[in-house]
Order: sequence, then C-alpha cells, then structure tokens
Amino acid sequence: MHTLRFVTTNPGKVREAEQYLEDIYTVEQFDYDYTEVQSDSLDTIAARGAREAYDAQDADVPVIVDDAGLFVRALDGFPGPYSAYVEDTLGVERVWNLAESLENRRSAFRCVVAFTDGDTTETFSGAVQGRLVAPRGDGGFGYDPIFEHDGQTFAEMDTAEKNALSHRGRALAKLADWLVERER
Ligand code: ITT
Repeated sequence: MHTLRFVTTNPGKVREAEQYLEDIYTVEQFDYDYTEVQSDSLDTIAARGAREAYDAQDADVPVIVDDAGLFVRALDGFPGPYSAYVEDTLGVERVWNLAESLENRRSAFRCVVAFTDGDTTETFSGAVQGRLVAPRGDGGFGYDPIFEHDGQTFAEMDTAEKNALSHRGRALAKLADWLVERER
C-alpha cells in the first residue's frame, strides 16, 4: 500500500484521519512545523503548508495538512485561525472562563484538509456547530472538553463518534471520496 504523510505535530489528528484513509494509504505522521501564513483563511494556510511540506521532505510522497480552528460567534469568529496560539497561551480552562461571561456561547469548529502530490493540490473543508460549556470528558484533544454538540462534549466521545460528527471527519470523508474517485 502507498504511504501518505500527515504533516502535523498533533497525533490526535492522525488518529482521526486513519479511520478514513487506512483502506487507501498507510498514514504516517510527518512532524514538520510548516509556516502558518497569517491569513484569515484556513484554506490558504493549509494549501500553502501542504506545498511547503511536500517540497521539504526527502521523498516523493503525497502529503496532507489539516488546519483547524474554533470560531466563537459572539466574538466574531475569534480565535479562528489563531486557535493554536490561544490554546498554547491561555489553555482550554481559561478560554472557558472567558466564554462563561458570554450570553451566546454558540461556536463552530472548522477544518480544512489540503492534499498535494506535487502536481495537484486540493482542499476539503468541514464544519460543525456546537456551544461552549464547562470542561467535561477526557478523550480527544485541544478544545474538545469545552465543545458540546447535541448534549455531549467531543471529549466525551470516542474517535469514531467524534469523526461521525466533526469538522475533521467531514473534511476527511470528502478527501477519501476524492481519492477513491481519482484511482478509478
Ligand atoms: P498542527 O498545526 O501541527 O497540525 P495544531 O494542533 O496546532 O497541530 P491547528 O493549528 O490546526 O493544529 O489547530 C488549531 C487549534 O485548534 C489547536 O489548539 C488545536 O488543539 C485545536 N483543534 C484543532 N482541531 C481540534 C479538534 O478536532 N478538537 C479540539 N480542538 C481542536
């Protein structure tokens, strides 16, 4: 089976991707910190990151980059593309402390997965709506403990349950369909 490199420092993302891609590719984590260009668009960040990582590797293997973020409606979408910075600086507990004072805690996770094999670069996106709550659950990663969808936080779900609903699951399902179609 061919190899696909998932360019990320986050093993949680790789775990979620394997479920969609394991019939097509052996998924390998490529721990490369690509330049996250300052952009309001996850699409631009992911596509540029994929091309940079593709060029930086020592082989000729297709790569994917996944850029995701938490968009809080009452904060005009903040932290959005800056979600990693906010998590690293404040931590999820303190993000919740800030969110607690908001009247409307509706939020969305968005994700763009960019694929490139050197010739073709394609992006696939997914989103899920939910609301911020006090942290619950110990599964998942990142903001999962404070993101509730239909009464459960993402951290209270196992990987398959989260994938079936999540921003990343939706983007990966589109990528997997596209890859299968392309092989025909
Ligand atoms: P890479 O850039 O190395 O892939 P990262 O975790 O920094 O890893 P992102 O920039 O895409 O990835 O993530 C932005 C932030 O959003 C970061 O703090 C993540 O933990 C968080 N995040 C992304 N996807 C998430 C998910 O499915 N559930 C909870 N938090 C998520």
